Amino acid sequence: MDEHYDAARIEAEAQDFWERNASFRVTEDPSRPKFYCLSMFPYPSGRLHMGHVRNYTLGDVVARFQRMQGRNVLQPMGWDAFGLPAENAAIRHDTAPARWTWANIDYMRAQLKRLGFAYAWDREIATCTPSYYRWEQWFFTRLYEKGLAYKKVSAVNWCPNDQTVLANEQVVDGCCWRCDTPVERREIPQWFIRITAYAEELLADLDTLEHWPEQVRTMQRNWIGKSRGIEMSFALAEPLAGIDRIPIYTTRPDTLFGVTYLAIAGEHPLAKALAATRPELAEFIAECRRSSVAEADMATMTKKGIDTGLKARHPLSGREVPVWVANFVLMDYGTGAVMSVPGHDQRDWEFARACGLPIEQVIAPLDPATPCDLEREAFTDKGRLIHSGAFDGLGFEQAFDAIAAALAERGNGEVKLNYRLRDWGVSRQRYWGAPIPMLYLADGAEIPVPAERLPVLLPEDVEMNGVQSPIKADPAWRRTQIDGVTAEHETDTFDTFMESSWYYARFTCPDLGTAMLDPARANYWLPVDQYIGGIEHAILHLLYARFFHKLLRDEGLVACDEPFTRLLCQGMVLKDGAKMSKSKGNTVDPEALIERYGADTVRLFMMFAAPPEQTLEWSDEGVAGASRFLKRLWKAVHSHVENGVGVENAENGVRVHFSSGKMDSDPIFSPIFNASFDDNQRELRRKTHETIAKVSDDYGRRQTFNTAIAAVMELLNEIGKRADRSSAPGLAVEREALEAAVLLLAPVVPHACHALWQALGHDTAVIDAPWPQADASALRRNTIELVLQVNGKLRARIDVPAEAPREDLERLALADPNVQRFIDGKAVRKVIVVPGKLVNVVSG
Ligand code: ANZ
Repeated sequence: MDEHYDAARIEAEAQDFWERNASFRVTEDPSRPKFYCLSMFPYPSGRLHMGHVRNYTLGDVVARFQRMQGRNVLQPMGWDAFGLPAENAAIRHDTAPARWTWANIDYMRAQLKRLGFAYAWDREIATCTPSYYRWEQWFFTRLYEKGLAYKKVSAVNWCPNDQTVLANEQVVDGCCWRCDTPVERREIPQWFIRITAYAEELLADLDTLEHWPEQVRTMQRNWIGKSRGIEMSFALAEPLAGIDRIPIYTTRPDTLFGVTYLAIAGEHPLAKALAATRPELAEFIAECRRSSVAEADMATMTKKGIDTGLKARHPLSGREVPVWVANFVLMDYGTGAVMSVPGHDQRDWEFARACGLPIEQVIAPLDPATPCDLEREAFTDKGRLIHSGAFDGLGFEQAFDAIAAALAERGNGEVKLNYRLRDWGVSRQRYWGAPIPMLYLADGAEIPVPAERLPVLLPEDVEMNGVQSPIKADPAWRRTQIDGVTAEHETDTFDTFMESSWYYARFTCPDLGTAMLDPARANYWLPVDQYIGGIEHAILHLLYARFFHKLLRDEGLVACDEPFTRLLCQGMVLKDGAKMSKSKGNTVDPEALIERYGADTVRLFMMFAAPPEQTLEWSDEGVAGASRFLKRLWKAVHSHVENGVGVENAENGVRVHFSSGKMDSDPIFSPIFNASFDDNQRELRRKTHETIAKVSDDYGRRQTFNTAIAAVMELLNEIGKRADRSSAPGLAVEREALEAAVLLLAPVVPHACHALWQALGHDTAVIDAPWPQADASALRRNTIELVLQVNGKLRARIDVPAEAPREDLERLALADPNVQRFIDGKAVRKVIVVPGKLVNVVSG
């Protein structure tokens, strides 16, 4: 007997088996239901951390469970291989980003294999390979031709340390998300993709994503930020630089009579025109540019401004209000100008306070008890209009419509839907990314690189000096010819979110050399049935991927509208209550743990310690406990096999049939066999089948893998308590329970279960075993509670055999001492029996 659980040997053997049999290689098979399970691919940073292990174990459990359900399961893996850290590491280690990246990929691939994930390795993708980014470049040229990609000079977030542009999302508290340097504003030419053209669809389709966490949908809704308002103009008292009016956008036209000043952005054309002659204004605008810019910070930043001296006329009252340049107004939202209502908008209130501007009330609370003290803060609720001339007394909706109509009558103002979402700036000034496939002629004209000249290759054999991108510094790389004339390559590269926006689709046909996607293959596998990743990608990556999917659809490459049907966002891995991170020095290295306990123990602990969406608190004791449980399972199966082989040829000619394995063509237990179970055996069978039902539901619908594991642990305890090897039925019932335990745990601890399944005498691998089904007859309880009444009054409850015949129930009821007491010697006139429920004795 092989009682010793030797994880290293067991795991190497199972992995070798999967490798030799290409177990996880799949092709399209229209005769079988497909299941595409995807975990967010890693950035090849060097080595796996516990967050990766959790993410990928979750995905692997789902994939293996679905396979045992009989589905054709695709679970691929790849590398999000472009990006800034490779450049920084290359400078530090005096190597090239490509070399560093590939070395990391090799190391991390081996780590993933060591964890036994059921990946279709033949589909591996690294986004830095030309055969991948070539199609991204091609797609960009298609978007350019359709007017969905364009270049414009725009103010961007600039990280002076990394020397690169950052997306709004990459600015955290006014600082660079990577290096924490305060971010500045700069104006440079940038490539954009018109995500705003899809804003409405991206918003509306969130309603169809019923298997996404509500939290993620809400975050995306807020990010898209649809609002309904009015755009109207305030005429300038005296035109300046050809500008005679200031258009503003407001969602609160009901507050129009409370406007006490206008605020314009530093980059507003009017502010720029004035800055030419007003040095103090130019200095203020420059200061705004240098300071924080992230939109999220606009509400909390210190409000600062400068009076332009210009006056604008209120469109309805005709009153003149001053025009200020303000640091909290964004140029690329609405019109870059705001009608300021300090009485009812907190930002305006703070600005008015800081700059000594009047604060006036034009909205009264609907309920007079609601506090409203403009000395302390703005009153921002919707209410009833006051001090608003003809509009006094109206509520928000009525006021919106009435003021819109009054403005329209004057030919000023129209209702507008606005989105906070901006177009996606995809230019990066860094080297390690996919070159943007555009050419510039001497006269500045831009030409997309023709398809037959793609890919625009990124040279890999480069030296990094840490300041300028090697392709920007290399005139020979930049210069080229097109149609006999000299041209220059664009030297910016794509934001790496471009690559991660469509990798899930490329996994369906990663080897295709002639096109971006093969619609037949893509449409077989897509959409991804289960996507798993961190909540930190709730906005960025998931919104871009949804957008890209719609672009692919409109190019005719995929048929469905959304890329990911079901989304699971796993919680963080914590240690001592803090996020595990290198900077905190509290990391636990997965590799050391695998070395000590084996991959299965690490996987088991990860899945057992917490439900997937919740944070997982690291516990060394928990890992040790997972290891002990595996040893116990190992021992239980082996000791059974020692005693239990040959059950099929047991005494009285009774054949034992099992739900899976050699004799799965027969029913599980024959009726004769069934009849010979004793109470203990029946209880164990019931526990087995209850566990099958619970675990199936936990894996499939609830996705609470921790409770599934807990249920199998309970089953193992029950086996320990009730197993009885003295008879064939006893052995058969124990075997059924152990087989169920092995099958149910196979998705979580696949190596141990691979070996145990073999030990139980099966020729086929456990990955190909069908998922066990709960047997309804085994779930039936063998006793039920019977209510005893005398003359309709409850007098006792007793346990009786579930299948007991009517006469027995009557007899048991009449024999009950309590019933006897209430009959009190009187005559029994009638006995009413409701089998399975109650017996009522009518006496007197
Ligand atoms: C007057 C007003 C009064 C406003 C009031 C709000 C409350 P949402 O709802 O998020 O779309 N706004 C407009 N353009 C802006 C810009 N470029 N930079 C900063 N703020 C800007 O926001 C619309 C509101 O944000 C607009 O409605 C405007 O302030 C401000 F009691 O106008 B409101």
